[in-house]
This record gives sequence, C-alpha cells and structure tokens, in this order.
Amino acid sequence: MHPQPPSTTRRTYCRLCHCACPIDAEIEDGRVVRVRGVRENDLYHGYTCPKGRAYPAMHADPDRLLHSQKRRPDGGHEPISVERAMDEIAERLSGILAEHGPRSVALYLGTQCAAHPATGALARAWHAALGSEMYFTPITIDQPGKFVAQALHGVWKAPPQNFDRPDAIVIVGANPLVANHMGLPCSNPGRWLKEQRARGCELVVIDPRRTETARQADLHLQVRPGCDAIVQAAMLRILFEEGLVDDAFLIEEVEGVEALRAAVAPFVASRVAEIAGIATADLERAARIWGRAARGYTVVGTGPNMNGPGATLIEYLALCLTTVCGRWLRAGDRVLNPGALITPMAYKAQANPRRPAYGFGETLRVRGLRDSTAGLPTAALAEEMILEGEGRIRALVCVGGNPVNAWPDQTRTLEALEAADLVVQIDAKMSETARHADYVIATRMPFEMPGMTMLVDSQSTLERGYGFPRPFAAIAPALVDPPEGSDLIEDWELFYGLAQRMDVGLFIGNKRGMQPVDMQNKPTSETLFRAMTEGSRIPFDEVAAVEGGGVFDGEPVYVGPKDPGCDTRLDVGNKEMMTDLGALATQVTADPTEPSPRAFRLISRRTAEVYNSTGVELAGQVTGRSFNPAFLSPEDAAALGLEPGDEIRLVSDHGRIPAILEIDRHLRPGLVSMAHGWGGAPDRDAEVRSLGGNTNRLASTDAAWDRYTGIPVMSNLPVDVVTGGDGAA
Ligand SMILES: Nc1nc2c(c(=O)[nH]1)N[C@H]1C(S)=C(S)[C@@H](COP(=O)(O)OP(=O)(O)OC[C@H]3O[C@@H](n4cnc5c(=O)[nH]c(N)nc54)[C@H](O)[C@@H]3O)O[C@H]1N2
Ligand SMILES: Nc1nc2c(c(=O)[nH]1)N[C@H]1C(S)=C(S)[C@@H](COP(=O)(O)OP(=O)(O)OC[C@H]3O[C@@H](n4cnc5c(=O)[nH]c(N)nc54)[C@H](O)[C@@H]3O)O[C@H]1N2
Ligand code: SF4
Ligand SMILES: [Mo]
Repeated sequence: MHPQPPSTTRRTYCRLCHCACPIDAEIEDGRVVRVRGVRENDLYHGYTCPKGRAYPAMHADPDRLLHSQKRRPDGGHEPISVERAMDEIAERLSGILAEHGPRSVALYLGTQCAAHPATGALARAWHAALGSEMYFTPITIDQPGKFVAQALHGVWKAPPQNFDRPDAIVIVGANPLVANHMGLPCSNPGRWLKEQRARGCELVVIDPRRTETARQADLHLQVRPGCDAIVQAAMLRILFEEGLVDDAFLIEEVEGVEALRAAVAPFVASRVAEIAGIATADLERAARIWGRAARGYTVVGTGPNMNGPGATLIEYLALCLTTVCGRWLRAGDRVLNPGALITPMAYKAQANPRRPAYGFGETLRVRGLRDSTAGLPTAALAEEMILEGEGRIRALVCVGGNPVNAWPDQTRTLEALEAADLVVQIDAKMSETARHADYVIATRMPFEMPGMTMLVDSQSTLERGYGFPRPFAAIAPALVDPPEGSDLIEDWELFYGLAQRMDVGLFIGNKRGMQPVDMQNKPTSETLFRAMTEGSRIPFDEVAAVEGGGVFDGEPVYVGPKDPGCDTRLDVGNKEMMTDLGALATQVTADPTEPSPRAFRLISRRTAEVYNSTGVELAGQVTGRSFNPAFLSPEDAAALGLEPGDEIRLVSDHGRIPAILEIDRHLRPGLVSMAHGWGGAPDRDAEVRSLGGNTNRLASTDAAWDRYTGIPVMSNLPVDVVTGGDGAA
C-alpha cells in the first residue's frame, strides 16, 4: 500500500497530544524508528517532548495489540477477527437496545481519539442514530468548570488577548512546560516564554509545587491547594481598590460589577495570604502585575479544577479577572489565530447572548446530576451502570480512553464494568480497561493512519491561554502500513461497521451543514476529512500540500464593531457564583481550617514521559523509572523516616494504594504529589514497582463534588502516608 525504500525520512506531525509538533520521521523497514523536531519551522523551532520522542517505541511495543480480542468465560481473552467481532457486537447491542431502549447504550470518547477527527464524528453520529443521549467524555473529569463558567459569564464574540504580546501571564495550577496544554501556546513553549519575558512580560504561577513552569516565573505563589478561589477573590479586591480595572469596558460591556465588588470585599489580602500559606506582599504583587499590565491572559489548569466543590467558581473568577481588566479583543484588533481548518467566523466586539450553563437535558439517576455545557458527568457513569432499574446503562463503548485508570473511584469503575452486559474497548494495547472488556477492538496507531489538526484548531480561537498562537494546521497521510500479519482498523471504521450492521445512517460535516455518509461504498479517511472541512477558512488541499503542517495566515482577520442596538453584556456578578463566593467569605472571616484527620493532601500532577495512561508501560525505557512515584517534600520524608524508593501506602477515606516514595524538593510540605493514569486493578498491586499505583482508587465520586459539573475531589484529597508496604494495598 505504501511502497517505500528500506530507509527514508518523511515529514509529518506528532499526534500524541494536541501540540501537533512537526517532525521528521525516520522510517526503516516500514516502521518509524525515530522522530526529530523540524528546526526550520518558525513556530516550533525543532521542539519535541520526551513522550513524543518515545512515540515510535509505543508503535513498536511488542505488547501492542495486533488482533481484536474477545473475553472468554474464564476472564481471559482470545483473538477474534475484527469483522466477526463487529458482527457479534452489533447483534448484542441490537438485543440490548430492543429490550432496554437507547439510554442503555453509553459512549465514552477518551483522549486518544483526537488525532483522527473522524473517530469522534462517526462515533457520535452512530450513537445519535441509536437515539441515545448517554454520551460521555473526559472533559467532565478534567476542567469542566471552564465550560459552565463561560456560559454563566457570557462569551465575548472575539478572542481574548491571549498569546498576542502579553505583558502579564497568570497561570493557576497548570504546568505547561511539561503538559503542553493550558497556559503557554502549542509550539515551542519554553522558547516562546523566553521571548515574551525578554519583551518585559511577567509570569505569575500559582501552584503548591515549584513546577518547571513556576521556576521560570517572576513570581511564584506556592499556595496550599484548595485556595485558588480565595486568592483570586483577593486579587479582584485589590484591583477594585487600587483602580486597576478597565472602567470604560465595565461600563459599556459588563453587568454585575457592583455585585462582584461587594462579594470580594471580605477577601482581605493579609487574611487570605495567611490561609493560603503565602506572603501578603506576594499576593498583592500578583494582583498588581496583572492589573498594571497593558495586555495579558490568565488560565486555570487541571489542579484547581480537580478540587471538586467550587471548581466552577475558580474558573468563573479567572474570567472575572480577565473581564474587569478588559482583556478581550476590541473592534479593529487583528485576530492572530482565526483558525485554518474551521469555517470562518465573524468576530465582533460584543457579548454573545447567554445560554443555559447547567442543569438541563438528560437527568441522571444518581445525585440529581444533569447535563451541562461540559457534558454529562463522567464521574456518575459507573454508578449509572451499577444502579439497578429502569434507565440503567447496560453497554459501554469506549474509544481511546481508559476508565479503570482514569475515572475517579477505580473500585466502582471495576464493579461497573463487571455489572455491564457488554463492554467494548477500542485500544492499541491491553490496557486495564481492555482487560475487563468483553471485546477489545485493536486499532491502528497514528503513524498508520491519516491525521488532521482540526480539533485543536477549533478550540484555540476562543479559549484563553490554549492552542496554537497562529493558525497552524496539518493534514498528514498514513506514513507506514500496520504491522505485518495484524488485523487492525482505524477507530472510525468500527462505528461505520456497526452502523452498517445495525442499519442506521450516519451524517458528517461541520457548522455549515451535515451530509450523509455513503453506507454502500465505504469512504476513506480523506473523504471524511474533506466533508468535515468543507468551506474551511483555508482549503483542505492547501493545508495538505504542506508536509508537517504550517502556519496559514490567509487574509488578515479583524474584529468588527458591535451590532447597532446590541445590549448583551458579560456578567461578572452571576447570582449563583456570588452565593458560592459568599460561602467562602464566611470561612475566611471565621476559622477556615477544615479539620481533617488525615495528615497529607494528595495533589495531581503530570510527568513528561507519559500522556495519562498512554506510554506508562514504556516509561522505564524513557526515564529509567517504570512507576509513578508518590513525591513528598524532603522535610516530610525525613519526619517519617522514609528514603526514596521505599514502598509506602496511601490511605484515603475511600481506599488505599501502594506507591513508591520519591523526594521532590520543590513540593510544599504536607502534600503528596502523584500522577494519575498508572497502576492496575487491585489484583496487580504487587506489581507497584513496574506498574505504579492508581490514585483514582483513593477518590470517591459521591463524597463531595462540584454541583454544576459533577467533578469530584481528585486533587487536594486528604490522605495518610503509611509506611512499610508489602505489595498488597
Ligand atoms: N506529559 C504529559 N502531558 C500531558 C498529560 C500527561 O499526562 N502527561 N495530560 C494531558 C491532559 S489530558 C491534560 S488535561 C493536560 C493538563 O495540563 P495541566 O493542567 O498543566 O496539568 P499538570 O501538569 O498536572 O498541572 C496541574 C498543576 O496543578 C497543581 N495543583 C494541584 N492541585 C492544585 C490546587 O488545588 N491549586 C493549584 N493552584 N494548583 C494545584 C499541580 O501541582 C500541578 O503542577 O495535560 C496534557 N498533557
Ligand atoms: N486522579 C486523577 N484522575 C484523572 C486526572 C488527574 O489529573 N487525576 N486527569 C483526568 C484527565 S485531565 C483526563 S483527560 C482523563 C483521561 O481519561 P481517558 O481518556 O479515559 O484516559 P487515557 O489514559 O488518556 O486513555 C487513553 C487510552 O487510549 C489508548 N491508546 C493509546 N494509543 C491509542 C491509539 O492510537 N488509538 C486508540 N484507539 N487508543 C489508544 C491507551 O492504551 C489508553 O487505554 O483522566 C482524568 N483522570
Ligand atoms: S508536545 Fe510531545 S507529544 Fe505533544 S505533539 Fe509535541 S512531541 Fe508530540
Ligand atoms: Mo485532560
């Protein structure tokens, strides 16, 4: 299919994460053996990261799935041809639908289906054709507050100032120099940051750990976890008090200003600093850096979003910080990144009409949770699969996600997978979730499939502190064939195959319109990509012609003036948000210390060599460490008499896990910092030194959660560190 000389180099882009770094892939004997960044690319300047450089090894992993699998009655798996698997799955799903209705079939689209945008599109088209609303994504266990807060605050019809010449950047609980996600542009983040700081831009990082990003900051507030809302409220108070707000913008475009001013009044800097464990002068300085800058952006990452209750408020306050300083583009401003593969947008200097934020659509049977602008709460999905009775979810189809490792409350997730009538996992390896699935559909990996950057493109235009700084786009063909003797499909082909067998039609397209997918003659990835990019700002062929992708500025795009008579406004005084802030104010003025019998707080983090659970099995080859350490401060380790490499257990109110201790001198005492995505089910606890431990067994979905989005506490979780592990947790 792709005849190639024995050794060759081809330019493409990396698809492991959203950054889409251009790479030169060295191909030997039909396998990608090495990737290198593209130095001459003037956005990326040769940038790649450790996990991206390990991607060829992940493709070549001897444990990679080459055939789909079917579970045997004894719990093990045996190979099955993918066509046969699709026949059987379609038949079983049809039976479940006939007996229990569309709600009984849930779809979960995980993080590893973003590289090929047709996967999500066809999966959703198929699921919608079944009539089911039970559609879930990791968004609701990631940063769901972003979406709900935006709906409560209102959306400006033009981008934020973002990566265009910022003078101040405030990053709250994100570490973009490692995660390459929120906070710095997808490109060469370190180099970009240096350039901005050389221009005089100041970086403030708010994080309990002196992260790689914090070490580059002008000011690091090493806060106690869980203090982000009160810190931001104190910053807002200072901005109002010192006149560091954009009065003209507030008068013209914003409502709720007086409500916000009153709500932040109790958050006196000295008191908040005391609670957050930082210096008052530093907190004041952070507010002044932000308030005095001419331009800038602020973002909140996953850490604060995983605080559970109050997570939406944290995101809302970040929007308030943006809006009170008027950091949105105005009429006549150039939009540096108007997107490339998305349909052109008309930008205007005005607020969009507000839309419902949460509490609409489908009602779940647990905890009264409902849909929100972030989607149905994934943290309730396992319960929905277990809870008997009408409306129970009986089948789960899961693409490029790993519920057993990624969902909060691992024990309940395992119970849910056992309780289900049918679990179908689409994966490239025998992940923990695959081990518990009835069918595992083995897929091609990205170098064996075409790819397109459309999903990042569509998000980076309006988000704060996220995405490409300029309209970067890439479309790549498959580089190599799948391994010889394998029976692998592209993920979307499963949904096409099921739709054919279940006799339902599929539609694909974009904002401009949807078109039916040909169900007689199977389309190619390219046909699907073309349908999705029809009418895009930059034509498909223009992007596809540039190997490894490029920046497609096209015609310059400017923000237009406000519509005559438009009276929609942004809202910084949303009633519910002000009520939530009021509850925090009571804590600040009284004694805020929540008594916890547990000595430590477990906080979330990411490490450079893996992407959630993708790559954990090869981590040993990348870093020499095949587990996710539980990091403690040197002081705490010494006090407990522990040495690096010691096996410990972490115990929460909800569960216990084994872990291997490591020292992090950048960590605030009183904390355990540990990455998620690692470890196995409890039956593999003895393998902690080769698999790591799973932090999600410590998290409960129903002890405390954000009432808007359902996200439970996944960071700032009370735990004890118990010494003397014996392998079994
Ligand atoms: N290498 C690598 N890159 C990744 C991933 C990966 O697994 N590995 N995952 C990808 C995914 S899915 C996502 S969503 C993004 C996430 O991107 P980020 O949000 O940047 O993720 P982290 O690096 O975990 O940064 C979270 C930070 O929050 C801090 N933190 C924890 N609790 C609190 C708190 O209560 N308050 C404050 N202020 N800080 C807190 C932690 O110390 C940590 O430094 O990264 C993506 N990129
Ligand atoms: N405690 C705690 N829990 C968390 C987080 C946290 O910080 N702390 N972070 C949360 C966040 S931000 C997110 S986004 C979620 C992630 O949640 P998920 O998306 O459910 O988890 P991943 O580990 O990213 O799952 C990726 C799966 O894709 C498979 N895979 C790898 N390559 C391919 C491929 O080429 N094709 C296909 N089809 N599959 C492939 C992997 O083997 C793995 O099974 O986890 C959340 N869970
Ligand atoms: S940051 Fe790393 S994983 Fe992400 S696209 Fe670039 S090289 Fe690949
Ligand atoms: Mo995520």
